[in-house]
Amino acid sequence: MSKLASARYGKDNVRLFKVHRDDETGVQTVVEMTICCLLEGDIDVSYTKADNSVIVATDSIKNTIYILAKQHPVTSPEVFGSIVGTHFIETYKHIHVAHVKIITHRWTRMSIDGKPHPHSFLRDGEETRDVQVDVTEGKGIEIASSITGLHVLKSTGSQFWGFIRDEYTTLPEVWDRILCTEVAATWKWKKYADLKAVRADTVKFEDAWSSARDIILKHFAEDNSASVQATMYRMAEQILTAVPQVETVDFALPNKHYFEVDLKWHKGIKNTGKDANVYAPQSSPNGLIKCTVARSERAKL
Ligand code: AZA
Repeated sequence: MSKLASARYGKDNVRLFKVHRDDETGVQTVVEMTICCLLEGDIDVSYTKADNSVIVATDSIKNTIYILAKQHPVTSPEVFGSIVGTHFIETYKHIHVAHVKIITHRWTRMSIDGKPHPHSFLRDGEETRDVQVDVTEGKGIEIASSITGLHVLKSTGSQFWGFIRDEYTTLPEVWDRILCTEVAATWKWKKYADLKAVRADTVKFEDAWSSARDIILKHFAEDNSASVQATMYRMAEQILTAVPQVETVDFALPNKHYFEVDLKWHKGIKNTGKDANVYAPQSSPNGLIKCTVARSERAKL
């Protein structure tokens, strides 16, 4: 015998682009998103009894996202995700949870002859702003906001020494190395009672995203890093301080290695230690360092 242990379904990779046109100034603003919306509820019979009467077709889910995008602002993504999720649990009695993930892609306004261009944009990197919004009937709205794909590198100001040395160790200690990573940072908000409470924090979502990004870049640049672990912990601490409504901060940082290339086999060329300036970036393997930082009990009081 078998039973359905859990189920959710919906539309993934819904591509959405919205233009805001300010007719007075002629300035246009654009937002491009990729959305996943999955529903949970009394939908078991659609799996176990081939009964489709409980299914909101995934095509209708996609249509709904476009209609809601027409009717409401799509920024902040935290608010738009809550609008989409709340719509599904309020419209269909048998749908109890909506999981909405929104990836916002970068379109940065072009600067032409030193002036911001009114309607031209460039994709300046793979970085995205992501939100995961989980709306549960009668239990409120959980929101996690993220920055992912933010590639950063520093050519000095990073060390790694004092780690365990035993019969498995070949890595030399270093007091100056290249540090490169692709930042994935997530900050989880205190639970919201409903859409109204989420809407009231619209400005906070925007401020938190720019504060977190600034903190990450500034700390990465200015810290004389003892390790990826120590650097990420300090970043997370600063985000918790900057955004009081945030309960936890997660980081996942790959350590993308840049190895020195020993060239002494060619006419004795010196390219190691202090003489190194030609390196081989490694595509794999990479370190992967993760943490979740929460407020200590005392800080919560
Ligand atoms: N943390 C680092 O910052 N660098 C490393 C590690 C580590 O855990 N292991 N090798 N290199």
